Amino acid sequence: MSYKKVLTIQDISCIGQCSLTVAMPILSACGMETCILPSAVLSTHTGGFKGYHVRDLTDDIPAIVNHWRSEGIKFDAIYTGYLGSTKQIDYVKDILNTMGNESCIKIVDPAMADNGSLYYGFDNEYVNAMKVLCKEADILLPNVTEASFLTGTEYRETYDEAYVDELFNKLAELGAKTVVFTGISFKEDKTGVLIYENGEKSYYEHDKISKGCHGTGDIYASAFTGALLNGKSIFDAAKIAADFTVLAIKNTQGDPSHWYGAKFETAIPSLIRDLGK
Ligand code: PXL
Repeated sequence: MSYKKVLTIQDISCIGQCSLTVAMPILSACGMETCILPSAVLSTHTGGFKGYHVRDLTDDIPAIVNHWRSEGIKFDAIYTGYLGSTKQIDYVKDILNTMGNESCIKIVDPAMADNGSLYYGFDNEYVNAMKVLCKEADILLPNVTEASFLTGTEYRETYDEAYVDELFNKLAELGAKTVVFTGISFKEDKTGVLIYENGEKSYYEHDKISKGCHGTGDIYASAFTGALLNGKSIFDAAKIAADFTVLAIKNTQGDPSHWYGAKFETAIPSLIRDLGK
């Protein structure tokens, strides 16, 4: 039985079903030992709540990682999400380079933007810092907005495959290897994931349910990582994660009081079935 030790680096948003409160249960459900490096603690995520409290943990990172080093701890995979500051991105680059074991898989979700805009509090300096992580990643998981910011390409709401090819080619120039684009929509009622891997391209199309639901990128990236570490191919992991995310959104629709996240917990049994567990 494969039992992998994963490190995930992202914030704790106490309320809002995103980042670590999503990654931990999903990776654990996928059968992974889930280790965390919290980048910051926020009372809520930044997408719609007002007056949230933030404790940035950048300055705690070196001491935490040095302790792990002194204990000889290494990881089978490192998956990064929302990071709190440009300085933190520097630390994360070093962690990606030094804390994995020989076959460590490095997955970077450049969680910083959606629907054409950067998340609250991020600027060009942050985007430039994030570019550095594209190079370190074995697998990069951007949406179109993130890819357009990372590559300095005009954001488009509607586009064709040539536009996504252009985004991929520019990401490859930045050093990205395998890229799994999420939320790639060529038809009004459909969306999907477009995968560029070893010069091959594949697409998995699925229902488009709503324009956007907070935290779904994190749900997707966590399930993708969990499925991949269960031995699934990149395409199958991308498909399993997409089906899981769609079900989580479907199970949230119709409850307007739940505007801040998706009820991913209700879809976990289906994820486990899809993994063949
Ligand atoms: O990846 C989404 C996310 C994670 N963490 C925080 C956020 C967001 C999106 O807004 O604000 C703190």
